[in-house]
Amino acid sequence: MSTAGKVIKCKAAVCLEVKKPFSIVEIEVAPPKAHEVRIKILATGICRSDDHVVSGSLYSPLPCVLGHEAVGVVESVGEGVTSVKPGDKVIPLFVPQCGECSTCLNPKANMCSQNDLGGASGLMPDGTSRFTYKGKPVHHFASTSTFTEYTVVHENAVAKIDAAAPPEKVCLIGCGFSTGYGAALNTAKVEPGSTCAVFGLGGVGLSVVMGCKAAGASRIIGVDINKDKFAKAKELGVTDCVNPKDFDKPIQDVIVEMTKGGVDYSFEVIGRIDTMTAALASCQLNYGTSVIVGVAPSASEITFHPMLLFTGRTWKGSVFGGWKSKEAVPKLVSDVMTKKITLDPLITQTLPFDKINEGFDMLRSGKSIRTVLVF
Ligand code: PAD
Ligand code: ZN
Ligand code: ZN
Repeated sequence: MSTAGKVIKCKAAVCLEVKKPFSIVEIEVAPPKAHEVRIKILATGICRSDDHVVSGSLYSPLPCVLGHEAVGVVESVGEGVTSVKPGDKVIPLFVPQCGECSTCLNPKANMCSQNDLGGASGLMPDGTSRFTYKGKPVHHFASTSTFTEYTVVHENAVAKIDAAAPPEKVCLIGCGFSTGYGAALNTAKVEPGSTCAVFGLGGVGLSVVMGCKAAGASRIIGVDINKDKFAKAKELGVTDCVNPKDFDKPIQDVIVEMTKGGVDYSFEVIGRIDTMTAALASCQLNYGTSVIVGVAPSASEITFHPMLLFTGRTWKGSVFGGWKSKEAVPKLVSDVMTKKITLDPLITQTLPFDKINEGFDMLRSGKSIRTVLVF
């Protein structure tokens, strides 16, 4: 019996309060309105950005269905949807691509005006929610909300992918891999022979390493306070691993010494303001470029010495690796299918969806890179 046009009752992991485990409960998911798509989720990764909301560091209205790195199948579509149809395999997009706003029309930009990141309304573009729990609305997250058996997204926030792609792997194209890889290739534009430093060797940081390596970097310095991250980092292309805890001086001084003046490109992939300024100070003063990938706490502000920029460094940020999401995601999935990209080293656990709290505990204790939840 078709579920199209009907409310679906299904299981979801709802974040009811900060600093509490997810509650696995039954929610109602309304049918998609015009230009919206309802998706049955097949697999979803756990990203630190989800945990930033749970920890209270990143503001997003609660109660909320988090999750933004997933693969699903289109269950039904609202009126006027043309780019996907029921049965299509898709990836929800936490940075939409409407194709019409000034960002979408600019070849250099990817932060489509339809995004719900900075303002974080936690609602569909029409200002309402498609989720209810115990008769009350539950918020969406980052245009996606994938910690649920069914979600609804706007047509601008979903890309059709190869039907043969394995969901429990290519879900990483929805955030972690593409974010890191694109930060190196699109935002920094790392050149062959250059030196790089990557602060934070989690799922996103290791994807930056893969991007630096693909771009032909000759030296990649990996920085992490968890030495257990170093073996995999070396496997993926890191040439020198440094643990700030092993030194009495600031890590930027160590990197400047190691490279006789600083790296060409540095990346902050942790989400802390002290490591953001340390990464900036680690790059070469005339032409070094530092890229902020980590999501800093909503309430934080940075102070830094202006001389760091006056002397010639460039400081940039990168959201979803600078990719124009709807057009890039299917291509990145094709690159996985042709083995140009391999995601396997990033996936350390695959767990049933019900074990979501266990998956988050492993991220917090530093034991996992990416955990993928399957439905
Ligand atoms: P993760 O927790 O798997 O990795 C972070 C790594 O940083 C871990 O290996 C930690 O041990 C390490 N670390 C923590 N503190 C320090 C420190 N003081 N010095 C050195 N290393 C440290 O997270 P992730 O890889 O999923 O995400 C990394 C960040 O990127 C996080 O802030 C997340 O919110 C952000 C992100 N940004 C985007 C984007 O579009 N810009 C997308 C996805 C994730
Ligand atoms: Zn993410
Ligand atoms: Zn747009």
